[in-house]
Amino acid sequence: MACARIAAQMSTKTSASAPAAPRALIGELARVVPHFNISGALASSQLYGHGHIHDTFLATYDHAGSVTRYIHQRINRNVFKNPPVLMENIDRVTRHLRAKLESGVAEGPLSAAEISRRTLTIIPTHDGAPFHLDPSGDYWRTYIFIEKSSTFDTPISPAMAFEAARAFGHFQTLLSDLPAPPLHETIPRFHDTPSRFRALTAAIANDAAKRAGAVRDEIAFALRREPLTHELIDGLASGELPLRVTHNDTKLNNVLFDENSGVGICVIDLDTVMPGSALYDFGDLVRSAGNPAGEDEMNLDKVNVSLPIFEALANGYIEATSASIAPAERRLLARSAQIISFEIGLRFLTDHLDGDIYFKIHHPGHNLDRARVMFRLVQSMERHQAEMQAIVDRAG
Ligand code: ADP
Ligand code: GN1
Ligand code: MG
Repeated sequence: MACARIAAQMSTKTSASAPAAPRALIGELARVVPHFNISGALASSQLYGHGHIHDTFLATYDHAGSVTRYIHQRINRNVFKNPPVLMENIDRVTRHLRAKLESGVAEGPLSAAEISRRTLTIIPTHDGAPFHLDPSGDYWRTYIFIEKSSTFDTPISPAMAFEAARAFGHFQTLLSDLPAPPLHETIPRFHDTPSRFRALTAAIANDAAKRAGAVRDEIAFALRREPLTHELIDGLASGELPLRVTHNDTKLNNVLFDENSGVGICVIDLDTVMPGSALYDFGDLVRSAGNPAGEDEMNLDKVNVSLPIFEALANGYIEATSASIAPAERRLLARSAQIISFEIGLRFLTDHLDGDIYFKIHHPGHNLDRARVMFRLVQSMERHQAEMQAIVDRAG
């Protein structure tokens, strides 16, 4: 494993810089944190990370001279309609992972401190609840901040891509025996690509932000590819593809890499862990990590699928799921990358037409820019489909 090489390159990390939090937001945070079971006094806090959904804060606490850090998040309730059941899922998932880590079956023997770097740990409120509901109706949660780790928006090497895929594949393998009942569906039809396509056609018809006229090319690109939307959902419906417990949001920056070794130590952002297809996870990882230019690239000529990165992703994922991956899943790995890249492109374009109501944006037209990147990536994958398939066929 080329982790040493990743570690040597870690100084080029790009993520988790800290924009100053508006004073009002920090004030809200300060009112909320006394409800959590944390020793010490809040010393400082900042907005943290590059997520598109929640308000994420890194907070430092001072307890008799020793310093501890936590992640606090205000859950996006426009996106997640039922935070208590969402937190019930995360509680179950993290307990299951922790039990496997403690028993040694997940990673071999690990110290207690090391176990808390391999899975998210919820810090409950003083009442023992996994979240705090504030008077304005917002839900807040707290996790242990995993020290000496980094996130990346784009991979710096195939070795890092391999590590990310291995981490997500391992995560899925560890959850394969999660006891019943099934997890709650926190966002219904999350990866139902035909439903995402219908949402786009509805957004075009409504034209809520009066933007449809200016994005005719992107709309035409999407409409021409409607047949692509059915393949995974049909495979699940026919039983050809197994329903598993999957992560469903396998962006590269939802893996924490150890700063020293470069190992993908912890899968985070567990809000959408629920029943799904392994192909959602693999496809979404390729759409996020397979394009080294990243989701925000403005020069579309730089957007493409990197075949060395794709190969590393396929090898890492197949290695970590080798005990369970079905032939039908393996056959569709390359195809899933195209389908999920298209699906996320549909979602960005829909949100642009709806007036930017779902994803956080950082400049006007940001969702349109992201949609263009996704569609350019789809085109690149269309061109390289045969090579991607050949890579999967000889992988692992
Ligand atoms: P979003 O759903 O908005 O993407 P995430 O849960 O992914 O929110 O968190 C945003 C970012 O915060 C992550 O990409 C990561 O950089 C950082 N982060 C979140 N939780 C932790 C944690 N427990 N330890 C270290 N970093 C974290
Ligand atoms: C969101 O939460 P984050 O930033 O890891 C989104 C994903 C999209 C992704 C696109 C709950 O991921 O589905 O693929 O943005 N998460 C949710 O970058 O919608
Ligand atoms: Mg995230």
